[in-house]
Amino acid sequence: MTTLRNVSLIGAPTDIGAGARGASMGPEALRVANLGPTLEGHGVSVLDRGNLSGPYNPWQPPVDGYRHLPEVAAWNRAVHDAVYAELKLGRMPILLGGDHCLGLGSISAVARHCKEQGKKLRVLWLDAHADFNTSELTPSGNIHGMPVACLAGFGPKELIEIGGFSKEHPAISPKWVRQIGIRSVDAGEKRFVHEQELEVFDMRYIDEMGMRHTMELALATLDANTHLHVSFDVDFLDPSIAPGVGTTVPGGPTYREAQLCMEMIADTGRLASLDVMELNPALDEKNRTATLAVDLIESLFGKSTLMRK
Ligand code: HAR
Ligand code: MN
Ligand code: MN
Ligand code: MN
Repeated sequence: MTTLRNVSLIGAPTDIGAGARGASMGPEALRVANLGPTLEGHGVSVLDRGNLSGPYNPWQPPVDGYRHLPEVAAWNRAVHDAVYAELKLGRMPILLGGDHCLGLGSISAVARHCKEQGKKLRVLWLDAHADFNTSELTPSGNIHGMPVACLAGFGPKELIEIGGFSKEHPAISPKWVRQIGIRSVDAGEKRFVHEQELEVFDMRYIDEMGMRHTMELALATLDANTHLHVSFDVDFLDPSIAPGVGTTVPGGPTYREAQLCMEMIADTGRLASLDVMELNPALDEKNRTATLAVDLIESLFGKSTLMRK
């Protein structure tokens, strides 16, 4: 196993890209659910870097297809810089969201690091949503529905240039991404996902083929030179077990399916950075969604039952 054993927790307390308020409380809820000590119980050395800061949420309507674009850009620049600094130190950053627009700052930093180190990048996007909207396609203007498109170079200059990238040389290629658990995609977004040939294992695929086969494919062709990034949107999970998110979609993975997903990622030994996004304590019940997220992250770091050593 080569999974990095030095972890840095980075809190990004904002809901700037979301359509509901409350993901700004996500980092603290994960700490209250004992994320740091739990990981230390698995032989991981954990440094909690505290929270980043950024503009407050002015709660304004969209302008030219984007809600809060300047504020989203500011938060993402802060996330980029913090994640990049940890990677430079040889540590594994875990970004505690915050809404999923911040996946842009996190993954742009990871992509920059991989480019500089000559590493291949694989991004696993665990989510109910494809997050592949653009300002023309979005039904809401909420930028948490756009980070994958922005990373692939389809988005406003302020966002796609974070990390030194550009429209011509974007942070990632859609080919590097595997999306898992998808079950809510807008009409225009769906066409764009197909056009860009994103590899999507939607819930229909998981229903028919099972989580095991899905993960075998999503994790195929990783090698010793691959940096594996997991962007875990907590709304990936079925809302019956994970109610504490702003955009619940029925029909997500069960507890056992989610465990298997995480355990198979752990088994690769390649996990090198992680986002835990969209947790919304204002909508949770006694922190149960945060507690579940910590349980699943524990599995990502190698917790397993008695059958395996
Ligand atoms: N597709 C919808 C939109 O763009 C909802 C996006 C919701 N996104 C998240 N993150 N919660 O995955 O408005
Ligand atoms: Mn998402
Ligand atoms: Mn989502
Ligand atoms: Mn577990």
